[in-house]
Amino acid sequence: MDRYWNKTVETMEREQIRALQLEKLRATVEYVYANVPYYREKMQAKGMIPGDIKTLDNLKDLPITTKQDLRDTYPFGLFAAPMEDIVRIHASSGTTGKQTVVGYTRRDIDVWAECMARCLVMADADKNSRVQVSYGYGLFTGGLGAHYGAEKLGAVAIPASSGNTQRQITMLVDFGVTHLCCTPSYAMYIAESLNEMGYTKDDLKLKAGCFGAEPWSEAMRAELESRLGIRAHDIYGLSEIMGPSVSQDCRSQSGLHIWEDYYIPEITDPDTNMPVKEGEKGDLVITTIGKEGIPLIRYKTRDICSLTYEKCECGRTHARMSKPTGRTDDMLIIRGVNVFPSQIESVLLKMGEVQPHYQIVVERVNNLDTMTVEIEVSERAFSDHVKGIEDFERNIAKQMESVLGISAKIRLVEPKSIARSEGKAKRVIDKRNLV
Ligand code: DLL
Repeated sequence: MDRYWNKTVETMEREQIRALQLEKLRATVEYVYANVPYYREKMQAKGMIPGDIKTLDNLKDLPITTKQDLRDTYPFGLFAAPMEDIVRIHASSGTTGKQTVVGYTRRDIDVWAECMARCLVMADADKNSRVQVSYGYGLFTGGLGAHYGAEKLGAVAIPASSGNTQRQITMLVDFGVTHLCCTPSYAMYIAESLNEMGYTKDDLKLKAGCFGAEPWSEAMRAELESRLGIRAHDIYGLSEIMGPSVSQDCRSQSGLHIWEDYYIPEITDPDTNMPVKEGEKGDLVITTIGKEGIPLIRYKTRDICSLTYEKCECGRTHARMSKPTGRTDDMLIIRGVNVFPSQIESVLLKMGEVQPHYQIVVERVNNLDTMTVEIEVSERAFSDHVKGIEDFERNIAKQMESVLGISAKIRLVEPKSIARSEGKAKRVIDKRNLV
């Protein structure tokens, strides 16, 4: 029998979940209509008023929200709560440089911690657990999101943040850490470094990991479980909706339970935004119900997965999404950081002397993602810079890192050496085998 953090809610009958969702959806629509002019105008353009939401089926009539909408209203235009009630801000990469900013009220932080606590208990944590949080702390939601959940649970939260891997391992061993939260690729790096430092998994007290923020394969799960002697859970989330803990898989590892008392999921056709048949794959669209800072209606995540409402052997009744396998846009996730090719392009266009012909090569070397940007330089620059080419590359790399937030290797190549395409340019060559 599984343990739960909030048994009443986690095991609610479907009819009860639906009734709760309808009630909270109606309240959310009324709330955004009253407080977010952007939504009010979008609804008015569709000839809708909040009272039109009579059943859950009416969800599909509501307007879709995209990352572009967040960009158009940057930074705070979609906030529904007054700034005096916002207690925290997080942000993640936007498509062309500007960040996507989200705000949380005190209650939002509490709801987030509640959902994260449910995920940790699903990974068999309790108040005696020691949770090392090796997601980055900062504007990224990973670190603080997991941290507040661990504290809410009453476990020991260890705010390791990412990086300094040897110290991470020393803490894992010396502090008797039972749960590790980080990206799956970082967990793999930790596992390798552990052996290099002369330890084995028997030196650890680790029981489980909550790994996410990037897509990872079942093969990688098996590898992590055997190398670290743990159960590896897949945790999903996005800053626009909340952060980590929108969903996570249970011990049966057969899909990620979405906390349906706070999020209504739909799977839609990426082109029409209309719901597809149950079980079919499509674009995951999420409506937040019960969020105050920045409630989002039908947010198009662009993550591809399917949904099932079948009973799960763990006893939880909340819908399960399949492991997200890819995206319907060109966003790359490199070492847990979201990167859009258009951000790279905007840096290049500002540099001069380089051509807008470039290619991004992503590889996984020793379980860590590397990104190389190959850029054509102009004929003149190529001959002028032959000697100073390395300085020029370094300069571009510096600009790139300040915009992307992660380092990229820059390789300047001769004019006309990158293959031209007759249709869409193939900007990204992703050599990682993620699924
Ligand atoms: O990555 C939040 C998070 C932190 C989730 C820690 C899990 C653990 P963003 O930076 O806004 O937020 O990126 C969100 O990352 O739309 C997916 O494309 C991808 N993603 C997140 N979790 C998973 C996962 C955080 N488990 C974007 N599997 C999402 C696949 C994931 N992709």
